[in-house]
Amino acid sequence: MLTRLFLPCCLMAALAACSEPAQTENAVANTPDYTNIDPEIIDYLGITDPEHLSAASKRALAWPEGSRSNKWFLQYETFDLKGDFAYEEGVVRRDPSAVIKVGDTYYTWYSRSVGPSQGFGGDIENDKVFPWDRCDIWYATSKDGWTWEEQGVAVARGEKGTFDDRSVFTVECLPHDGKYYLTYQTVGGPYEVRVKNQVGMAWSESPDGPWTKLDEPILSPADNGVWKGTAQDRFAVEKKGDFDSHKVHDPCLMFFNDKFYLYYKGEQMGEEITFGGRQIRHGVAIADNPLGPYVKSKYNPISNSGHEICVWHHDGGIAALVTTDGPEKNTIQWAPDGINFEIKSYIPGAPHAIGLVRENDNTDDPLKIMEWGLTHQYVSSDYQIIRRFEGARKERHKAKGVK
Ligand code: AAL
Repeated sequence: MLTRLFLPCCLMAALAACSEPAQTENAVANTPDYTNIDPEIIDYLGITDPEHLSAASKRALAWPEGSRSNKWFLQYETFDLKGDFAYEEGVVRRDPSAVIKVGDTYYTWYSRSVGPSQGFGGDIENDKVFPWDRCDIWYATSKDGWTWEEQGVAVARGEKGTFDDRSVFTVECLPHDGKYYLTYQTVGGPYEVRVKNQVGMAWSESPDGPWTKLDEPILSPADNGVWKGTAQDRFAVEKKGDFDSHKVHDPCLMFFNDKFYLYYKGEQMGEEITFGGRQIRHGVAIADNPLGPYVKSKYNPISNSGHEICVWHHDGGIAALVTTDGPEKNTIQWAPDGINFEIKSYIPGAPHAIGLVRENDNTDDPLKIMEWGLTHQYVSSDYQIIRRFEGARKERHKAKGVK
Protein backbone atom coordinates (compact mmCIF):
# COMPACT_ATOMS: atom_id res chain seq x y z
CA MET A 1 0.00 0.00 0.00
CA LEU A 2 1.52 3.29 -0.97
CA THR A 3 1.76 5.96 1.71
CA ARG A 4 2.43 9.69 1.47
CA LEU A 5 2.10 9.31 -2.27
CA PHE A 6 2.20 12.87 -3.54
CA LEU A 7 3.99 16.11 -2.74
CA PRO A 8 1.77 18.65 -0.93
CA CYS A 9 -0.13 20.84 -3.37
CA CYS A 10 1.70 23.93 -2.05
CA LEU A 11 4.79 22.57 -3.78
CA MET A 12 2.96 22.57 -7.12
CA ALA A 13 3.34 26.35 -7.24
CA ALA A 14 7.02 25.93 -6.50
CA LEU A 15 7.32 23.52 -9.42
CA ALA A 16 6.00 26.21 -11.75
CA ALA A 17 8.36 28.73 -10.15
CA CYS A 18 11.23 26.26 -10.66
CA SER A 19 10.79 26.53 -14.41
CA GLU A 20 11.17 30.33 -14.29
CA PRO A 21 14.66 31.78 -15.01
CA ALA A 22 14.69 34.03 -11.95
CA GLN A 23 13.53 32.32 -8.77
CA THR A 24 12.07 34.46 -6.02
CA GLU A 25 13.25 33.83 -2.47
CA ASN A 26 9.97 32.02 -1.68
CA ALA A 27 10.29 29.75 -4.68
CA VAL A 28 13.83 28.84 -3.68
CA ALA A 29 12.62 28.18 -0.14
CA ASN A 30 9.77 26.01 -1.52
CA THR A 31 11.81 24.16 -4.16
CA PRO A 32 10.77 20.55 -3.71
CA ASP A 33 13.25 18.25 -2.06
CA TYR A 34 13.88 15.45 -4.54
CA THR A 35 16.47 13.79 -2.38
CA ASN A 36 14.09 12.01 0.00
CA ILE A 37 11.31 10.67 -2.22
CA ASP A 38 9.50 7.64 -0.81
CA PRO A 39 10.81 4.58 -2.73
CA GLU A 40 7.20 3.39 -3.11
CA ILE A 41 6.41 6.61 -4.97
CA ILE A 42 9.39 6.03 -7.27
CA ASP A 43 8.13 2.50 -7.85
CA TYR A 44 4.54 3.62 -8.46
CA LEU A 45 5.60 6.31 -10.94
CA GLY A 46 8.09 3.95 -12.59
CA ILE A 47 10.93 6.43 -12.31
CA THR A 48 14.20 4.87 -13.39
CA ASP A 49 16.68 7.10 -11.58
CA PRO A 50 15.48 9.50 -8.86
CA GLU A 51 18.78 11.34 -9.29
CA HIS A 52 17.74 12.32 -12.83
CA LEU A 53 14.12 13.46 -12.83
CA SER A 54 12.57 14.70 -16.07
CA ALA A 55 10.22 17.67 -16.05
CA ALA A 56 7.32 15.24 -16.57
CA SER A 57 8.33 13.14 -13.56
CA LYS A 58 8.54 16.30 -11.46
CA ARG A 59 5.02 17.19 -12.58
CA ALA A 60 3.83 13.66 -11.74
CA LEU A 61 5.40 13.93 -8.28
CA ALA A 62 3.29 17.06 -7.74
CA TRP A 63 -0.05 15.41 -8.59
CA PRO A 64 -2.49 15.87 -5.71
CA GLU A 65 -3.73 13.11 -3.42
CA GLY A 66 -6.08 10.67 -5.10
CA SER A 67 -4.53 10.97 -8.56
CA ARG A 68 -3.57 7.28 -8.32
CA SER A 69 -7.20 6.18 -8.19
CA ASN A 70 -9.42 5.49 -11.19
CA LYS A 71 -12.38 6.77 -9.16
CA TRP A 72 -13.05 9.55 -11.67
CA PHE A 73 -11.74 7.88 -14.83
CA LEU A 74 -14.64 7.57 -17.26
CA GLN A 75 -15.03 5.85 -20.60
CA TYR A 76 -18.23 5.89 -22.61
CA GLU A 77 -20.02 4.84 -25.79
CA THR A 78 -22.98 6.30 -27.67
CA PHE A 79 -26.14 4.86 -29.25
CA ASP A 80 -28.91 5.94 -31.63
CA LEU A 81 -32.31 6.52 -30.07
CA LYS A 82 -35.70 5.42 -31.37
CA GLY A 83 -39.06 7.06 -31.94
CA ASP A 84 -39.04 10.79 -32.62
CA PHE A 85 -35.32 11.10 -31.74
CA ALA A 86 -34.35 8.96 -34.72
CA TYR A 87 -32.82 11.01 -37.54
CA GLU A 88 -35.41 13.04 -39.45
CA GLU A 89 -34.22 14.80 -42.62
CA GLY A 90 -34.68 18.54 -42.40
CA VAL A 91 -35.08 18.69 -38.60
CA VAL A 92 -32.49 19.83 -36.02
CA ARG A 93 -32.82 18.39 -32.51
CA ARG A 94 -29.81 19.19 -30.29
CA ASP A 95 -28.45 20.33 -26.90
CA PRO A 96 -30.71 18.11 -24.78
CA SER A 97 -31.41 19.17 -21.20
CA ALA A 98 -31.03 16.97 -18.16
CA VAL A 99 -33.40 14.00 -18.07
CA ILE A 100 -36.00 14.49 -15.35
CA LYS A 101 -38.09 11.54 -14.16
CA VAL A 102 -41.67 12.30 -13.10
CA GLY A 103 -43.50 9.20 -11.97
CA ASP A 104 -42.56 6.51 -14.51
CA THR A 105 -41.83 9.00 -17.31
CA TYR A 106 -38.56 10.56 -18.42
CA TYR A 107 -38.66 14.14 -19.73
CA THR A 108 -36.11 16.16 -21.69
CA TRP A 109 -36.19 19.58 -23.36
CA TYR A 110 -34.08 20.57 -26.38
CA SER A 111 -33.46 23.02 -29.23
CA ARG A 112 -35.53 22.28 -32.34
CA SER A 113 -35.39 24.03 -35.71
CA VAL A 114 -36.03 23.07 -39.34
CA GLY A 115 -34.20 23.52 -42.61
CA PRO A 116 -30.55 24.06 -43.54
CA SER A 117 -28.32 26.88 -42.26
CA GLN A 118 -26.88 29.45 -44.66
CA GLY A 119 -24.35 31.03 -42.31
CA PHE A 120 -23.63 34.76 -42.27
CA GLY A 121 -23.38 37.14 -45.20
CA GLY A 122 -26.75 36.46 -46.76
CA ASP A 123 -30.21 37.79 -46.05
CA ILE A 124 -29.91 38.28 -42.30
CA GLU A 125 -33.66 38.87 -41.96
CA ASN A 126 -34.63 35.57 -43.59
CA ASP A 127 -31.56 33.32 -43.40
CA LYS A 128 -30.80 30.77 -40.71
CA VAL A 129 -27.19 31.45 -39.64
CA PHE A 130 -26.65 28.42 -37.34
CA PRO A 131 -28.53 25.17 -36.71
CA TRP A 132 -29.48 26.75 -33.35
CA ASP A 133 -30.90 29.83 -35.03
CA ARG A 134 -34.71 30.21 -35.33
CA CYS A 135 -35.23 27.56 -32.63
CA ASP A 136 -38.02 26.97 -30.20
CA ILE A 137 -37.70 24.77 -27.14
CA TRP A 138 -39.51 21.47 -27.51
CA TYR A 139 -39.82 18.55 -25.15
CA ALA A 140 -40.11 14.79 -25.40
CA THR A 141 -40.90 11.90 -23.07
CA SER A 142 -39.85 8.28 -22.75
CA LYS A 143 -40.65 5.28 -20.55
CA ASP A 144 -37.31 3.50 -21.09
CA GLY A 145 -34.77 6.15 -22.11
CA TRP A 146 -34.47 4.60 -25.57
CA THR A 147 -37.74 5.37 -27.41
CA TRP A 148 -38.72 9.02 -27.21
CA GLU A 149 -42.01 10.69 -28.12
CA GLU A 150 -41.91 14.36 -29.14
CA GLN A 151 -44.63 16.21 -27.23
CA GLY A 152 -44.41 19.64 -28.82
CA VAL A 153 -43.29 23.18 -28.03
CA ALA A 154 -42.54 23.99 -24.40
CA VAL A 155 -41.21 27.56 -24.84
CA ALA A 156 -41.51 29.50 -28.10
CA ARG A 157 -39.62 32.54 -29.31
CA GLY A 158 -40.95 35.89 -28.13
CA GLU A 159 -43.02 38.47 -29.99
CA LYS A 160 -41.12 40.62 -32.53
CA GLY A 161 -39.05 43.20 -30.73
CA THR A 162 -38.56 41.17 -27.56
CA PHE A 163 -35.09 40.03 -26.35
CA ASP A 164 -35.84 36.45 -27.43
CA ASP A 165 -37.69 36.94 -30.71
CA ARG A 166 -35.05 35.31 -32.98
CA SER A 167 -34.21 32.05 -31.14
CA VAL A 168 -34.63 30.30 -27.80
CA PHE A 169 -32.23 27.34 -27.48
CA THR A 170 -29.83 25.23 -25.41
CA VAL A 171 -32.09 24.61 -22.47
CA GLU A 172 -31.68 23.08 -19.02
CA CYS A 173 -34.30 22.10 -16.45
CA LEU A 174 -34.25 22.28 -12.66
CA PRO A 175 -37.15 20.75 -10.72
CA HIS A 176 -37.38 22.43 -7.31
CA ASP A 177 -40.00 22.55 -4.60
CA GLY A 178 -42.84 21.36 -6.84
CA LYS A 179 -41.99 23.68 -9.73
CA TYR A 180 -39.92 23.27 -12.89
CA TYR A 181 -37.48 25.95 -14.09
CA LEU A 182 -36.18 26.11 -17.66
CA THR A 183 -33.13 28.26 -18.40
CA TYR A 184 -32.04 28.77 -22.00
CA GLN A 185 -30.12 30.94 -24.44
CA THR A 186 -31.86 33.77 -26.25
CA VAL A 187 -31.18 35.95 -29.28
CA GLY A 188 -33.24 38.99 -30.17
CA GLY A 189 -33.32 40.89 -33.47
CA PRO A 190 -31.01 40.21 -36.43
CA TYR A 191 -28.62 37.32 -35.64
CA GLU A 192 -25.47 39.20 -36.68
CA VAL A 193 -21.95 38.04 -35.87
CA ARG A 194 -21.61 40.55 -33.03
CA VAL A 195 -25.08 40.01 -31.60
CA LYS A 196 -25.11 39.44 -27.84
CA ASN A 197 -26.70 36.26 -26.49
CA GLN A 198 -28.52 36.33 -23.15
CA VAL A 199 -30.21 33.77 -20.87
CA GLY A 200 -33.96 33.57 -20.30
CA MET A 201 -36.10 31.60 -17.85
CA ALA A 202 -39.57 30.05 -17.83
CA TRP A 203 -41.26 28.13 -15.03
CA SER A 204 -44.21 25.80 -14.63
CA GLU A 205 -45.98 23.69 -12.03
CA SER A 206 -45.95 20.74 -14.42
CA PRO A 207 -43.25 19.31 -16.71
CA ASP A 208 -45.92 19.44 -19.43
CA GLY A 209 -46.42 23.18 -18.91
CA PRO A 210 -47.94 25.64 -19.44
CA TRP A 211 -44.75 27.67 -19.02
CA THR A 212 -44.57 31.24 -17.74
CA LYS A 213 -41.68 33.18 -19.32
CA LEU A 214 -39.93 35.95 -17.42
CA ASP A 215 -40.20 39.26 -19.32
CA GLU A 216 -36.50 40.04 -18.95
CA PRO A 217 -33.33 37.94 -19.32
CA ILE A 218 -31.89 36.58 -16.05
CA LEU A 219 -28.29 36.85 -17.29
CA SER A 220 -26.50 39.10 -19.79
CA PRO A 221 -22.94 39.37 -21.10
CA ALA A 222 -20.48 41.68 -19.34
CA ASP A 223 -20.57 45.20 -20.83
CA ASN A 224 -16.84 46.02 -20.48
CA GLY A 225 -15.66 44.88 -23.92
CA VAL A 226 -15.17 47.46 -26.70
CA TRP A 227 -15.57 46.54 -30.39
CA LYS A 228 -13.13 47.99 -32.90
CA GLY A 229 -14.88 49.47 -35.91
CA THR A 230 -18.40 48.68 -37.02
CA ALA A 231 -17.82 45.65 -39.24
CA GLN A 232 -19.50 42.44 -38.04
CA ASP A 233 -16.13 41.03 -36.90
CA ARG A 234 -16.19 39.44 -33.44
CA PHE A 235 -12.41 39.30 -33.30
CA ALA A 236 -11.84 43.05 -33.81
CA VAL A 237 -11.83 44.69 -30.41
CA GLU A 238 -10.35 47.72 -28.72
CA LYS A 239 -10.78 45.83 -25.43
CA LYS A 240 -11.83 42.19 -24.90
CA GLY A 241 -13.63 42.71 -21.61
CA ASP A 242 -14.58 39.86 -19.28
CA PHE A 243 -14.65 36.18 -20.33
CA ASP A 244 -18.40 36.57 -20.96
CA SER A 245 -18.34 39.93 -22.76
CA HIS A 246 -19.94 38.61 -25.96
CA LYS A 247 -22.25 35.74 -25.03
CA VAL A 248 -23.63 33.92 -22.00
CA HIS A 249 -24.50 30.35 -23.00
CA ASP A 250 -25.36 26.88 -21.79
CA PRO A 251 -27.12 27.90 -18.58
CA CYS A 252 -27.51 25.11 -16.02
CA LEU A 253 -29.37 25.90 -12.81
CA MET A 254 -28.41 23.90 -9.70
CA PHE A 255 -29.76 24.09 -6.14
CA PHE A 256 -26.61 24.11 -3.98
CA ASN A 257 -25.87 25.30 -0.44
CA ASP A 258 -29.49 26.53 -0.18
CA LYS A 259 -29.00 28.93 -3.09
CA PHE A 260 -29.52 28.80 -6.84
CA TYR A 261 -26.26 28.46 -8.78
CA LEU A 262 -26.61 29.31 -12.46
CA TYR A 263 -23.54 27.81 -14.15
CA TYR A 264 -22.91 29.03 -17.70
CA LYS A 265 -20.43 29.24 -20.55
CA GLY A 266 -19.03 32.65 -21.47
CA GLU A 267 -17.80 33.73 -24.90
CA GLN A 268 -15.45 36.70 -25.02
CA MET A 269 -15.23 39.54 -27.53
CA GLY A 270 -11.95 39.18 -29.40
CA GLU A 271 -11.76 35.46 -28.63
CA GLU A 272 -8.42 33.92 -29.62
CA ILE A 273 -7.01 30.46 -30.26
CA THR A 274 -4.44 29.52 -27.59
CA PHE A 275 -2.32 26.43 -26.86
CA GLY A 276 -5.51 24.70 -25.74
CA GLY A 277 -7.74 25.89 -28.59
CA ARG A 278 -10.62 28.37 -28.22
CA GLN A 279 -10.72 30.72 -25.22
CA ILE A 280 -13.89 29.38 -23.60
CA ARG A 281 -14.52 29.58 -19.83
CA HIS A 282 -17.33 28.91 -17.39
CA GLY A 283 -18.87 31.22 -14.85
CA VAL A 284 -21.56 31.07 -12.19
CA ALA A 285 -24.22 33.53 -11.05
CA ILE A 286 -25.96 33.00 -7.72
CA ALA A 287 -29.43 33.92 -6.43
CA ASP A 288 -31.44 33.41 -3.25
CA ASN A 289 -34.60 32.79 -5.27
CA PRO A 290 -35.03 30.71 -8.44
CA LEU A 291 -36.44 33.67 -10.38
CA GLY A 292 -33.40 35.80 -9.46
CA PRO A 293 -31.85 38.27 -9.35
CA TYR A 294 -28.69 36.38 -10.33
CA VAL A 295 -25.38 37.96 -9.30
CA LYS A 296 -22.23 36.85 -11.09
CA SER A 297 -19.57 35.42 -8.78
CA LYS A 298 -16.60 37.70 -8.16
CA TYR A 299 -14.47 34.55 -8.67
CA ASN A 300 -15.54 34.24 -12.34
CA PRO A 301 -14.33 32.69 -14.57
CA ILE A 302 -14.44 29.48 -12.51
CA SER A 303 -12.95 27.38 -15.30
CA ASN A 304 -10.20 28.13 -17.83
CA SER A 305 -11.62 25.69 -20.41
CA GLY A 306 -14.78 23.90 -21.45
CA HIS A 307 -17.86 24.24 -23.59
CA GLU A 308 -21.39 23.07 -22.68
CA ILE A 309 -22.01 22.96 -18.94
CA CYS A 310 -22.23 19.47 -17.40
CA VAL A 311 -22.35 19.66 -13.60
CA TRP A 312 -23.64 17.41 -10.86
CA HIS A 313 -23.66 17.09 -7.05
CA HIS A 314 -21.01 14.96 -5.36
CA ASP A 315 -19.67 14.72 -1.81
CA GLY A 316 -21.15 18.04 -0.76
CA GLY A 317 -19.64 19.88 -3.73
CA ILE A 318 -20.11 20.24 -7.47
CA ALA A 319 -18.47 18.00 -10.10
CA ALA A 320 -18.01 19.19 -13.68
CA LEU A 321 -17.18 17.53 -16.97
CA VAL A 322 -15.08 20.01 -18.99
CA THR A 323 -15.07 19.33 -22.74
CA THR A 324 -14.15 20.64 -26.18
CA ASP A 325 -12.12 23.85 -25.67
CA GLY A 326 -9.16 25.06 -23.65
CA PRO A 327 -6.10 23.36 -22.15
CA GLU A 328 -8.18 21.54 -19.51
CA LYS A 329 -10.61 20.03 -22.06
CA ASN A 330 -11.59 16.37 -21.38
CA THR A 331 -11.16 16.60 -17.64
CA ILE A 332 -13.54 15.87 -14.79
CA GLN A 333 -13.20 18.43 -12.02
CA TRP A 334 -14.67 18.89 -8.55
CA ALA A 335 -15.21 21.92 -6.33
CA PRO A 336 -16.11 21.47 -2.64
CA ASP A 337 -17.61 24.98 -2.69
CA GLY A 338 -19.00 24.93 -6.22
CA ILE A 339 -16.46 27.58 -7.22
CA ASN A 340 -12.86 26.32 -6.85
CA PHE A 341 -12.55 23.35 -9.19
CA GLU A 342 -9.56 20.97 -9.19
CA ILE A 343 -8.85 18.33 -11.84
CA LYS A 344 -9.78 14.81 -10.73
CA SER A 345 -9.18 12.96 -14.01
CA TYR A 346 -8.20 13.37 -17.65
CA ILE A 347 -10.56 11.33 -19.79
CA PRO A 348 -10.31 10.21 -23.45
CA GLY A 349 -12.75 12.68 -24.91
CA ALA A 350 -16.36 12.94 -23.78
CA PRO A 351 -19.90 13.21 -25.15
CA HIS A 352 -20.87 16.77 -26.06
CA ALA A 353 -23.88 18.77 -24.88
CA ILE A 354 -24.73 16.17 -22.24
CA GLY A 355 -28.15 15.92 -20.59
CA LEU A 356 -27.56 14.14 -17.25
CA VAL A 357 -30.14 11.82 -15.68
CA ARG A 358 -30.88 13.69 -12.48
CA GLU A 359 -32.25 10.66 -10.60
CA ASN A 360 -28.62 9.42 -10.60
CA ASP A 361 -27.29 12.69 -9.18
CA ASN A 362 -25.73 13.17 -5.73
CA THR A 363 -24.60 9.60 -4.99
CA ASP A 364 -21.45 8.29 -3.28
CA ASP A 365 -20.06 7.25 -6.68
CA PRO A 366 -19.07 10.35 -8.70
CA LEU A 367 -19.58 8.44 -11.97
CA LYS A 368 -23.00 6.90 -11.16
CA ILE A 369 -24.60 9.81 -13.01
CA MET A 370 -22.62 8.84 -16.11
CA GLU A 371 -24.35 5.42 -16.38
CA TRP A 372 -26.51 6.88 -19.15
CA GLY A 373 -27.72 10.21 -20.41
CA LEU A 374 -28.35 12.18 -23.57
CA THR A 375 -25.94 13.87 -25.95
CA HIS A 376 -26.12 15.15 -29.50
CA GLN A 377 -24.26 14.33 -32.69
CA TYR A 378 -23.70 16.15 -35.97
CA VAL A 379 -25.16 14.15 -38.87
CA SER A 380 -24.14 17.10 -41.05
CA SER A 381 -23.32 20.76 -40.55
CA ASP A 382 -27.04 21.45 -40.95
CA TYR A 383 -28.60 18.65 -38.93
CA GLN A 384 -27.93 17.19 -35.50
CA ILE A 385 -29.70 14.45 -33.58
CA ILE A 386 -30.09 13.60 -29.93
CA ARG A 387 -28.45 10.31 -28.94
CA ARG A 388 -27.79 8.28 -25.79
CA PHE A 389 -24.44 7.78 -24.06
CA GLU A 390 -23.52 5.15 -21.49
CA GLY A 391 -20.49 5.72 -19.31
CA ALA A 392 -18.53 3.54 -16.91
CA ARG A 393 -15.37 3.68 -14.87
CA LYS A 394 -12.41 2.01 -16.62
CA GLU A 395 -11.20 -0.79 -14.33
CA ARG A 396 -8.58 -2.60 -16.44
CA HIS A 397 -6.89 -2.37 -19.84
CA LYS A 398 -7.32 -5.97 -21.03
CA ALA A 399 -6.29 -7.61 -24.29
CA LYS A 400 -8.88 -9.55 -26.31
CA GLY A 401 -9.61 -12.89 -24.68
CA VAL A 402 -8.05 -12.01 -21.33
CA LYS A 403 -10.56 -12.65 -18.51
C1 AAL B 1 -23.88 24.45 -28.23
C2 AAL B 1 -23.84 25.38 -27.02
C3 AAL B 1 -24.55 26.67 -27.39
C4 AAL B 1 -23.90 27.29 -28.58
C5 AAL B 1 -24.30 26.31 -29.64
C6 AAL B 1 -25.76 26.11 -29.31
O1 AAL B 1 -23.03 23.36 -28.09
O2 AAL B 1 -22.52 25.63 -26.63
O3 AAL B 1 -25.85 26.37 -27.89
O4 AAL B 1 -24.52 28.54 -28.88
O5 AAL B 1 -23.52 25.14 -29.42
